[in-house]
Parts: sequence; C-alpha cells; structure tokens
Amino acid sequence: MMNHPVIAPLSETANSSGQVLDQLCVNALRVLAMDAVQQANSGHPRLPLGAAPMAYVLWTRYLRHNPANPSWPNRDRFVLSAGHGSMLLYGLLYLTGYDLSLDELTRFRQWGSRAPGHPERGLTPGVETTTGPLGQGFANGVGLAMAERFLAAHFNRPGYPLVDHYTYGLVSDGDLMEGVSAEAASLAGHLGLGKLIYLYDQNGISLAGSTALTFSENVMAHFAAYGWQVEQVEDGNDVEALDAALERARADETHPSLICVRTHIGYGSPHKQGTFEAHGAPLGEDEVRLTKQQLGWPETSPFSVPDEALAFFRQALAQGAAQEATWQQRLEAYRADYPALADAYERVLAGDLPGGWESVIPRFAPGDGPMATRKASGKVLAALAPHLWNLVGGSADLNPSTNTALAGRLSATTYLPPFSGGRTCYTGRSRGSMGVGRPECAFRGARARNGGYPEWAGLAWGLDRLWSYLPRLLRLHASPDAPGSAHGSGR
Ligand SMILES: Cc1ncc(C[n+]2csc(CCOP(=O)(O)OP(=O)(O)O)c2C)c(N)n1
Repeated sequence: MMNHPVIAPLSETANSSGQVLDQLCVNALRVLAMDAVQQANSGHPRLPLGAAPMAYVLWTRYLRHNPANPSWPNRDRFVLSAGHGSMLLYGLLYLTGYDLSLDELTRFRQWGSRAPGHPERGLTPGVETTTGPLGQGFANGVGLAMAERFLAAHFNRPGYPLVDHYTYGLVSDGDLMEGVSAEAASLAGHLGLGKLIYLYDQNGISLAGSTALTFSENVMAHFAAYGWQVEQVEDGNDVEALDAALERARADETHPSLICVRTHIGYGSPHKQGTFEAHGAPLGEDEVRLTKQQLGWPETSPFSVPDEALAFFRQALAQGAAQEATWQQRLEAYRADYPALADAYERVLAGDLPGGWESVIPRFAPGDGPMATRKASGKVLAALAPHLWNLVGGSADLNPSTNTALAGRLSATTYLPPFSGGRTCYTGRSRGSMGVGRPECAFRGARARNGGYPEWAGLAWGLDRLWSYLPRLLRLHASPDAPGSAHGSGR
C-alpha cells in the first residue's frame, strides 16, 4: 500500500471529494489489471480499463455481499460473463477483502495461482461461476436468477424475505453475439426475472476487429422485444449515470434489465484505446506507463493501491458482515415461526436429500418386457417427484413425448410467474440455455434435470466442460440410462 494523497482527477467535472475518490477507486481497478497482465505477460487488460467504472458502481453501491463469507446464501450474485476480463473480477475481490491476496494477483495466470486466466468457481473465493466460453456466463446468470425465484417462492413468508437476492452480470459484445445468450435472454424475459440485471460493456470491439464487421443488431430493441427493461448509458465513465441506471433497473421487479453502457476498450491507453489489436496481450511497459500518466496515476511500483481507495473498497467487509447478521436474525425469527420450513431450507442448502429417496425408484427387470427409455424415465420421475420437492426442470418443448413433466401430486405446477413453487419448467426450444442455466439451479439448492434427444447433446457438449467444474450437480442430461434424461430409444 502507498500513502497516497488525492491524485489529479481525470475528469474536468470531478470537483468534489466524492468524485475524486470515485476516480481513484476506478483507476485502482484499472491499474491492478494492467499491472497483473503486464507481470504475467499474458491476459486481457483492456476490458477492465473500459468497464472499471460500471463494476465500481455496482460493487460499492449495490452489490450485497460479505467478502468474509462468500457462501452467505442470500448474497447477490455477480457473473463476469466476459471471463477473459478476469483481472477486473480479481481486482474487485482483492480490494473488497475476499480471501484473495495481492500476492495472488502478482501471480496472475501462473501455475497454482488462485487468479487463473479465466474465473473458476471453487478455486477463487467469490467467483460464482466458471466463465470463459462467451455467452455461457450470460445463461448461467439466468439459471441463478431462476433458482432464486424458485427458492423464494418455496420459502419466503410474509415479513420473511429469506431468499431475495439479485443476480448481476457483466456481458460483452462477444457474449451477446452467442446464440446461447439469445435463448437465455428470451427465456428470462418470458419468465419476467426482475432480479436479473446485466451491464453490457458496449465497446464496439471484439477479438478480430470492430463489431461494425459483424454485429449491427439493435441490441436495445432486441432485448426490449424479449421483454427486458433496457437502458442506455452514453458515457461509461459517468458514475452517476451508471448509478441512476442501476437504480431504475432494480426498481423494475418484473422485467430483467440490460444496461447498455458505451465504453472505450483500453480506456486511457494512448495507443491502444479503441483498437482490437493485441486483444489478449499486455499493453507493454511503455504503454502501461503512458496509460497511468493519462489516468493521472503517479509513478509508483506496480500493484500499488492508494490507502484511501483500499479503505473505501474494504468498507464492504463491515457492511457485508452487518447485512449478513441482519439476515441471520431474520432466519432465526423465521425458524421460530416456521421450524419445519427453516429445517428444509438448511437441508436443501446443504445438499441433503431425504433419507431413503433411492428406495422409491422403480426397478425394471428384463422379464418385464421392452420399454422405451423415455417411458421408464417418466416412471422414475413420477416416483421421485413426491419425495424430492426441489427436483426442478423440464424439457425443450418435448413433454409429453419424453414424459418430463412431473407426474403425481405436484405435477400441475409450472415454473411461471407469479412464481408459487412450480417446478416443471418449459424451456421451449432453448436447448443450449436449458443446459447452461440448469447446473446453476443445482448448486443453488434446486435439483435440476432436463430431457431431450441424444442428438441434442451436441448442442450442449461445449457446456460439459463448464459443468465439470460445478459441484453438487445431478447430471441427468445426455446419459441414456439416467432418470430424467428421457433419451428416446423407441422413436
Ligand atoms: C464461445 C467462445 N468463442 C470464442 C472465444 C474467444 N474469445 C475470447 S474473447 C473474444 C471476443 C472478445 O470480444 P468482446 O466479447 O466484445 O470482449 P472485448 O473485446 O470487449 O474484451 C473471443 C472471440 C471465447 N472466449 N468463447
């Protein structure tokens, strides 16, 4: 840490001490990203340079989290869908006080470091989901928001909003070009997932050139048509405009929100700002020095963070502890009024299944005669449904062909707003998003499953890589003899 008096503000308008502190904190994020990528001689420094202000506003003004306890169940989720900009996330985690030291940042992208090239869930405290394949973080966030609505419907009671967190994400041009994002966005709009809010780093540059070469769709109109609330922030450095847009997004409880933020990739870099060249490369020693000058950053050793900036970010520790304590008190009061529900809530978070649940699974013997696997799957699901209330899922417009709607007492309920605990989810033809969104449900307490045809597994193969990182997942998809997969043998 350095003892750092207030530096010259970058913006002419930064005339109050609050604005100067904002600039200092935003630039601390930028500088950490530049220094880490430079030290590693590998990585993507330029997304963090452009997107730092939106991340700063979200993380210091809105995100409800406790860096000392990354598993607090009701924390807001943050998904960096553009995982190649990982240093932005690691900077936020370090600065707000997660168990990720500055030393780890100096070893960014090195063997054994907890700051790998792309964020990995389970490796780095505070990383909610593994990202890197563009578009998949987008869809994962939809899964997280779906899980939140499901658990809220099941557990919340008047005066006890036990489950009421937001899911935020940062998405890029590349993310929105991916088909899986379109599927997931359509589903999120249809379901009215009002607690899902994405910031779109709209810098008009992707890996191989300007988006003018490839991507001219009217994203705002597109998302409005999906049923999203859309906002445009013209200047990605305008923290107050970002703040106002987030406020409006949060106020809309029935539509997911996309905040399109115009930014400059590589902001502050005299020779690289706004260019696509050297996409995944360090800026170079000279350019880092020039960029720091441009940002008004003093010549200091790499990884220097001003005391004021660190202290400001670290307020998250006290705030987060207080927020979690308030929630714990709520949980205790809830336990007094609803002991059985409180018990069920804790069991589901722990991943417990009711004792003997396997015993209800029907057995099929060769002597029973031939049976289509989809039929057998339907019987298994029907048997499990009354015992596993949190078995959520469905098919991509295939039930009744694949028997994936839950039969039995609870079958009539559909996962649709206003959410009341329905667990048969109709994903339409959103096969990719069904695959990506589903595992997120799984580690959030809901047990997820989907049904499809084996050929469709190809639509989800890329996702398997991602799933392999995710714990506590009942992998029922693309496995011909697993309940819930409903792969057709008798078509
Ligand atoms: C599915 C997928 N295809 C390709 C890539 C390789 N890749 C990494 S970043 C990137 C594009 C970067 O453009 P954008 O998402 O707009 O990010 P920015 O240029 O703003 O950093 C690509 C194609 C990837 N990560 N995922």
